[in-house]
Amino acid sequence: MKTRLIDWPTFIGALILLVAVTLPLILFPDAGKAFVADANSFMTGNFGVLYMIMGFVVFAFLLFVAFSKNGSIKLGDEGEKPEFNTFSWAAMLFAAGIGSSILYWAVIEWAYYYQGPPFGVTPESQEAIQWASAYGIFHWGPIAWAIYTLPALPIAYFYYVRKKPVLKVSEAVRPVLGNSVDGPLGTVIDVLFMFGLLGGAGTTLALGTPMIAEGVNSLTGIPANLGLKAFIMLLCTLIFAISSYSGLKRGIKVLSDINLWLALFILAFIFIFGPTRFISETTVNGLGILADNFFKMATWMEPFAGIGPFGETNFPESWTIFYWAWWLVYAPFVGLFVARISRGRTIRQMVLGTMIYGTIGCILFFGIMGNFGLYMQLTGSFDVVGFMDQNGAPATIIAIINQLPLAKFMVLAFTVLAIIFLATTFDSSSYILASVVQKSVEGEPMRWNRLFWAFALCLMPLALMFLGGLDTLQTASIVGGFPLIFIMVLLAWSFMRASNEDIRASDDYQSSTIHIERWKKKGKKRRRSALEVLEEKNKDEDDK
Ligand code: NM2
Repeated sequence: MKTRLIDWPTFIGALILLVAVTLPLILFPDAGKAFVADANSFMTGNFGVLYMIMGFVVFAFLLFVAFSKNGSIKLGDEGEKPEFNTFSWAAMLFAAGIGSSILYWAVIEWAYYYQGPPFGVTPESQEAIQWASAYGIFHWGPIAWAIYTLPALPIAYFYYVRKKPVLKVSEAVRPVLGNSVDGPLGTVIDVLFMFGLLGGAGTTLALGTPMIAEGVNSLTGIPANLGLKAFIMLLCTLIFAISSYSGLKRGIKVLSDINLWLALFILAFIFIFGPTRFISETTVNGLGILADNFFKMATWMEPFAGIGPFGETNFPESWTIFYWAWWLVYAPFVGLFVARISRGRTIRQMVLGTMIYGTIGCILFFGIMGNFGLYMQLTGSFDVVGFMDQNGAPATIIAIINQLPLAKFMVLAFTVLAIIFLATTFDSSSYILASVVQKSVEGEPMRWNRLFWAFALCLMPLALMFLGGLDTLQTASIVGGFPLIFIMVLLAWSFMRASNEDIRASDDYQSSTIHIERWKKKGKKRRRSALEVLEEKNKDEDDK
């Protein structure tokens, strides 16, 4: 065990923060619950607007970057081709950013909006149905993916343009904070990032585990109690441990491949054997509603709620703010993966690709899985809302899948998919957590270090499941993610400063540190080469 390599202040700092937050919750659940509720309303009530602004500004900023000169910078050397073709790139991107939560929310999110719609709409009305079919896509759409992409900018830039591999958030803000990132400030930034990720992954695991437990219950009859959930969590850690033993590349690659095909199979199955026409029409319709109301949804804060005669729905706090916070805590981690796989692309391709392909993937899940459940609700063939009030969301999700033809088989496929998704979340999160606490990562972080963080990851979700309640879960992301809002500003600033410096240098001295690939230039090149082909052909014929 080479403990010299460990960056102990960061390691211990993150661990202490984690234990300090979770242990009291487990020891004093009642007081813990009250405290968590207070923390939640304090944060979302007072700082909710910051999350809304962050989401929108990040989205606008990325579009700006994509279409600016900085967006034309190539992540790599002149003439270099993208390392992965676009399909694998998009698939890997999706696998890195999305976990079991999409199975959870794609199936059931609409039911919450249907019962508690925004904008003062009457619950369960036709208007509520319209919003229910659009809001899920919004919360998993372009703004969300923009939040994911921002940290990838400085990380990819330093990795492939300045050729300084960084595996830490603190390194990525060096252009702004200077060498102070080598001191306590850098440690604080890394610990906050780790804490955020522990909260975000904790939310994922605490949502995914009960759902898997219900799947197991439906297949075997074993009661879905806390024991089964703890067992499932350990099982996923174990699958991860085995996959990690066979090395990151092979283990995670096999799992992500199975994941991709199984997910596509389930989606295709529901689409074909479910209400195909309703699914298609409602998805297209939902996209229209989203496009039409994008700005309204991105800024809906319910400011008059609770004042005078106006009632409060808490919709923005419970949903949009929660979601932005949750995407935020995952963002530096996903940014790292996105950066890693984007060699040979321009910044523009990376940014637009993430936002477009990521959103399309989520549309598929929400459009197909969500509208399948909505259809049953509306036709009365299965009262999803009634069932959910009685049995809770995880059981309802499995009950919806149970309505499909070949029900048992589909529940099995769905549960296995959720387990693999969860195992890959353990795998990739622990990989990043372990990298951050190592001074140097040659090849891969040390195995014991990775296993340590995989087990540490179980702590928060165990506490959360113990306390129960969706509010408690949402709080973990929101509280954990708050400091990251400011780190996002630093990341954006760092990228702009570094890339502007390099652009200026290349303009002034014709230095070749960066390679700029403009839209037009690329087009011209292609035309020229077609001409060349023609000329060559003529020449060949002349020669004959
Ligand atoms: N996000 C995409 O479990 C997961 O899907 C991980 C969750 C941030 C809502 C990511």
